Amino acid sequence: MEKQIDMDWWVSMPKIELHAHLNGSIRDSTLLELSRDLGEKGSIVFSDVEHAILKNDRSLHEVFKLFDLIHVVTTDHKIVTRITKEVVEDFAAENVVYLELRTTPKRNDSIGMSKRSYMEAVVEGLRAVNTVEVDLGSPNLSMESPLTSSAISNLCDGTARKKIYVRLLLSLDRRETTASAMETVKLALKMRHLGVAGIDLSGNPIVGEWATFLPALQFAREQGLSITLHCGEVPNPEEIKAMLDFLPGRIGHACCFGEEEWRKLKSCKIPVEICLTSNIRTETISSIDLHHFVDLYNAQHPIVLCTDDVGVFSTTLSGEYVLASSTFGLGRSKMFHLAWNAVEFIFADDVVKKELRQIFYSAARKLDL
Ligand code: 6MZ
Repeated sequence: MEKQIDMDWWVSMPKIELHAHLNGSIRDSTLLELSRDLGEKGSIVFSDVEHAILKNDRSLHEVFKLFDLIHVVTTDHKIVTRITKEVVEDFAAENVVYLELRTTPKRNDSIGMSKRSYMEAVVEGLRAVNTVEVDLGSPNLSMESPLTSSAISNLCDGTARKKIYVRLLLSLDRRETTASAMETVKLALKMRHLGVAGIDLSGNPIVGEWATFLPALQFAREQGLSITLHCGEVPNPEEIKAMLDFLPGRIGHACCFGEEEWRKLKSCKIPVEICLTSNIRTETISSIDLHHFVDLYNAQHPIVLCTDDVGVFSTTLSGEYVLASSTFGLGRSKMFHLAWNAVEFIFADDVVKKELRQIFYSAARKLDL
């Protein structure tokens, strides 16, 4: 009972999610249902997929094999729309007030899918959300109708329709070519008015070379897109150095850093997206009490707790806060302020930041923090 009450508190706390991959965040029930359908059509062997989905411990290598499987099941316009809607509704249900959702635009000629039509299906999913109001950052909307303080307090006490700010990051997969990466960046630029805020570099970290993506990332930055990089998921000092030299807006993971890399990261103050459960499940960090969260937190380095892949790693953002709190002995107030501080690292404009600060301010008073 006590545990249940505690969980309710963590769920009720407003939170910011900055590192969530769409196809890693699908509900198990949806993935099983979609796989069963494909199994009945004979396109896949359902029991193989079921086994892979329900397996709990996966090496990093197995995780990327699972993503290939998930992509077979989900790469269809209608399904992309459905999973986007569900993923946003699930984050909103646990009081994520600002979500940066990332996904890799995919081309599949056999079903007439282009990177653009894939992304249009994602945006349709955002529009289909009906449990909560979705703010996609149309400049007119956010400039002309800022939230009044009573609307913000309503948001926090649940009397108004809830609202979630959603921004999209387009991911470059490390298997892609320079030309393909450039195509994604150009697509991102065309979709800025639909909530696209930046570019992410992700995918299997043992595949591909930094130099392949550098031209597209440089172009993205010149054009005003924000950039986050998966950095140091495996030991690769040369690549880590090159990535830090690039000065991205944020990095994800930072698991396999040596002393020199920590020094550099801290002096550049690049915010780190921390995904505790993901790092433990994939064994990129050997034990939770050895996680670099502690060192970065104590050094007051900018960090934000994130989920990575709620579906694949069976976690939630509230669960990540509970895990950090219990493992590192940080109380509710400290964790609340950690979430609040994440406002400073989002890839949206100052109007959104201001509104989010007010949401946290109201919630702090309500929660007596
Ligand atoms: C690196 C990851 C990842 O883009 O199809 N992805 N890349 N490290 C991780 N940590 C475990 N988790 C997910 O979502 C799935 C894709 O996100 C990237 C991989 O490229 C994966 O194929 P989307 O929506």
